[in-house]
Amino acid sequence: MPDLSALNGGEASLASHDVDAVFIIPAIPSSLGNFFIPLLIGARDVAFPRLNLFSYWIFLAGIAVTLFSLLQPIDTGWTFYTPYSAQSSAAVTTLCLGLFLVGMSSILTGLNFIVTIHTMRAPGMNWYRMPLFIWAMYATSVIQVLSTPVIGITFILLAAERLFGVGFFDPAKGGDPLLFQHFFWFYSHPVVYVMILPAMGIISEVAPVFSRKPIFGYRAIAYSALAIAFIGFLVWGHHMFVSGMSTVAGVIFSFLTFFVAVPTGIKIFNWIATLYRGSITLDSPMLYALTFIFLFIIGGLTGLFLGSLATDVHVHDTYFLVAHFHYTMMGGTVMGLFAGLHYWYPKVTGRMLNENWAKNAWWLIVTGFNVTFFPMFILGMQGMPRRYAEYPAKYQPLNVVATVGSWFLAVGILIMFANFIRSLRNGAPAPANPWRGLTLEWSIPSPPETENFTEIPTVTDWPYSYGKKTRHDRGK
Ligand SMILES: [Cu+2]
Repeated sequence: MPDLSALNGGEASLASHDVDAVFIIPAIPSSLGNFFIPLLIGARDVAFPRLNLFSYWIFLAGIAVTLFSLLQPIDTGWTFYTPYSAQSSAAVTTLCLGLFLVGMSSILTGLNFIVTIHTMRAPGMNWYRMPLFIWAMYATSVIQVLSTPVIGITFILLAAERLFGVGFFDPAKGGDPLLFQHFFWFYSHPVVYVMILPAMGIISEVAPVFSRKPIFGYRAIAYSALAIAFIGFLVWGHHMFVSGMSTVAGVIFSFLTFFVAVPTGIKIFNWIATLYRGSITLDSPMLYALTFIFLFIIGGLTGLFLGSLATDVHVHDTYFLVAHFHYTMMGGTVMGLFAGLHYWYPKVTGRMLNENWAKNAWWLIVTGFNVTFFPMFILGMQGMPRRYAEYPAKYQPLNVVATVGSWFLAVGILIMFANFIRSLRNGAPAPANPWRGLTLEWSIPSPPETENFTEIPTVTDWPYSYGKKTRHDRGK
């Protein structure tokens, strides 16, 4: 999907940047990544456990500083564009420091994962025997390591301009305000793939297990993760179509943006081909995986309207964008997280979830989500801008529908979490391999021992050989 993120602004409030930085970006890497990368590659831990702990503590410190900065009013919006942010409320400097620390944590995690995947794989696990979640986390980590320093340095430049009057971005001091936008989006576009690629990795694990079929197009899915990471670095200008950037640059960024749709489409095609004629069981992880595919297709296709220079100018900064962003980030990343949480819960806790509760929560979440966010596509096409506290009465009915939908969504999420907590004590004991998966984490008891594997396994097979042998099994 060409434009996952927002145009010239992203979300409606400052708070959304913090949601990105402290929830959606680390949601899957920090939790399921840290727990399952070693398990899926047959290792006892990540390569640098102490660095891992360090990154956890600076993450907490970064959150503390960020929350502290919010005690003072900040009126820059979440993108804090210059030159205004170079002069506005003092809290901006504190916020820069907080997000700098969170970014540092993200870089260290990415670095750790890259080294782990390169050096800690069990004997026999060559690159083409790696589970696709590992490929996805690898591509994610590369983006984290290459793009996050850019935003970190940008925060330092902004703080230096505010504290010492150095003229980087303020035209009055000889700076260039557009430069800030370029730096900002050079990070903030690739980072949407830090948010979505891990979720795509989870879908690639869940789809074959619950279809009882080998994953279709293994290498295409693996390479497309790397392709998304690479192309993601070339398209940041699609956030700046109306910034005053030259039309030629706009046309080029629009053109390049469409290329992201190719590897993304490849993934979606391969997941659907994996499902085709499979023996599908609709357990809760699979329900969320199917929801991901369905919602993400809507999110991706609506991104085409935003990535296209011609149509974007019409829907720019409207609710169309808000809807698109939530279909990709909540319909995509969060549904992928939910799929992963339901899939791996038995492995982490040693208990099974209550499937009835899980399914009831799923109905509420998927219904509530669509009732909340689909009307926003229509509102946006009708011209309703975002970030306005009041709007003309003609937009009222669909806004009421969206509000009611959000109540269903919230109740569904509460039931889901209640199930997580309740099953810790009341859930049936989980066997080692409740879903009959073939990746390595299912070969050891639930929950795993502290050291994961008493004996490091030797890998002789590709992890997706359901039913029939494929060319991958011969092991290259
Ligand atoms: Cu973007």
